[in-house]
Amino acid sequence: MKDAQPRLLDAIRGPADVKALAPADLPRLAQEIRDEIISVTATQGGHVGPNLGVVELTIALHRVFDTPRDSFVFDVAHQGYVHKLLTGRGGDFFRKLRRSGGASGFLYRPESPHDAFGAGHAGTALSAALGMATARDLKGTGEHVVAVCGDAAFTCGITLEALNNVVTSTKRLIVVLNDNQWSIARNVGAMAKYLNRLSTSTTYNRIHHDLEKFFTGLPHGHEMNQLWVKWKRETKDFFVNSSLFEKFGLRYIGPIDGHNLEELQKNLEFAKQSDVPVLIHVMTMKGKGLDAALNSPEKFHGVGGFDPVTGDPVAPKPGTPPAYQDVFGQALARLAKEDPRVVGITAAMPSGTGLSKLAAEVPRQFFDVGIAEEHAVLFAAGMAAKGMRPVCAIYSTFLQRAYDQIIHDVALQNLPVTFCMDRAGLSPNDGPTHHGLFDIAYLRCIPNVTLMQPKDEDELADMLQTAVELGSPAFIRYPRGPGAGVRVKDRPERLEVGHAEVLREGSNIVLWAIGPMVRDALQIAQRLRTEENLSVGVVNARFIRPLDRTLLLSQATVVPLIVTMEDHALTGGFGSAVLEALQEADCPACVERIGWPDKFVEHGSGVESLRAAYGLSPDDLYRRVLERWKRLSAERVEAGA
Ligand SMILES: Cc1ncc(C[n+]2csc(CCOP(=O)(O)OP(=O)(O)O)c2C)c(N)n1
Repeated sequence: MKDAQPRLLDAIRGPADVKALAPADLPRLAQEIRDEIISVTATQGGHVGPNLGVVELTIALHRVFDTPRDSFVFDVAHQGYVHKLLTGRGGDFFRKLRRSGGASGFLYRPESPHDAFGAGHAGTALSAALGMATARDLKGTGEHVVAVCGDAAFTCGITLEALNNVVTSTKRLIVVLNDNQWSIARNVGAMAKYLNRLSTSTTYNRIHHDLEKFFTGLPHGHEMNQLWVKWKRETKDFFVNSSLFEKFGLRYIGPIDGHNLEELQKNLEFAKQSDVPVLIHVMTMKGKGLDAALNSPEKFHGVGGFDPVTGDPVAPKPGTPPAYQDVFGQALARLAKEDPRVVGITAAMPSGTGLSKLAAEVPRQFFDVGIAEEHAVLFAAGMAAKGMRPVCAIYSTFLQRAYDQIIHDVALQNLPVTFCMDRAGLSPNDGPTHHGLFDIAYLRCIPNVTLMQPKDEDELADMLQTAVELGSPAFIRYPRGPGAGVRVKDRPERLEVGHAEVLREGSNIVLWAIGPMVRDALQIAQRLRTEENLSVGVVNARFIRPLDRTLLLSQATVVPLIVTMEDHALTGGFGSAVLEALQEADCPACVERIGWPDKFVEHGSGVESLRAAYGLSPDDLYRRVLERWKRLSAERVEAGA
């Protein structure tokens, strides 16, 4: 039997090896990369569609440029798998993609000198690349800076702000617009329509098609081909009104076929020589190489795991409760049907937030504004000012971008906007760019704000009802993934704002917990009772702001130890709120705070493994509480209390 051919990919240690390959070998390399991405994401999950779409583009970039001397800045950086595979991060490291000890799902500076700039949030590439290009000009070094932006990046305010500054900042910048017509869902808005027109202009394309045939049919094929490429570039404006990008001072090249390696390399080489900023409009197919992904780009934007042959998603374990986002989506759709003032707003995440249910059932009351969190919040504020009850569904991490709008436009004017912050807590496989560990800290200092977190999905529905009826800014944070598995009432109830729920009485210790930590608290309390005969109470705080100070003080004055538990950074978090409340009341209670430390939490295989890595496993928590209790008891004995 003949030995299987060794893979070209296995011999790629860095960009020099990519350059050394003969052009005829590149399609095989591209196929091997696709196979590797499909096989790894099928088990590890990840951004399969976006990466399958940029295989040729990334190979061409590495053939033409020289990283790490030249810098590639990928927008979102979720499409960087190919770049990783070509820059010495293949093999087992890539096979542990998004797991503890494996490759990050995004570009990450500590991971490789080839990662010029890290990301995870959208719309940052053009600004960052412009900054790098300007620094290069100031320093007088000659390297190239290439920003690779998806079409949806151009729905982001920051991208447009950067675009407005290109011409005044540098003469040398290369922007690759990777246009696959999809954000996660279909790209939205006027820019998406514009790009579509640009790429499908029939006059232009027909003339070009005819001329291409003519030129390439002539003798001296290579020279004629060069002439054809030049002609194409130079005449674009004549047939399609000068592109928007040219109005911003960038030379526009395209649209070009993003899966044609030769065409890509030729145009990148041309851009490299340009003495003005250049934008190359590259058309790619999201999911190319996997039929299921090509047919369902939204589903295959980011996946948990799937059958690499059929594309069928890995079924959740039987009995897995519905995800928080789905319970939220259902509750919102119902509210919107009952109350025409209720509208749902998403910034390009209809499925991730659960809002697709509203889009399907009450489309008039659904708005997808693109990757534009600032606008989403201001748009909601405007609607609220006209008597509507908007609900903004934005992940905790992405809401960071709209901080000024939250303060200046919503809270200061005390407008009734509800914010539903999914992915509060850990987003384990995605890592530090996606963990929702800061929202309590950035929200609880703002006047007029009500901030809550449900212990389960039924309480989430109650909180949504409460928030929409409140008449002032309300924020609900809840975690990624399945709910606690409780029954959701047929009709949600309005909660009493600022009232916590006592789940268990205790006279030695009281555990004040929020969200999923309530379940941990109940287990710890039970274990301390069984193993140490301690009387431990549990409070589901429900409201972080306003905090139930009455209950807290009534307990803190009689119970020796209060422990706070949160799925948030300790700095400025829920425990800090408890400390402040006690200090303001001159209550000298002993408080132990449990939460995430003052560092960026890495990506990891799951919530459990990350909790264990950071000393927050259920056993660690149990030990922490018990040790604190023992220390306190010893101190009290010493003090004669
Ligand atoms: C600020 C922010 N909001 C939302 C997201 C979620 N998100 C990740 S990728 C993506 C779509 C990106 O589309 P595009 O830039 O066109 O790249 P493609 O995936 O199509 O290659 C979105 C909305 C994000 N990463 N950052």
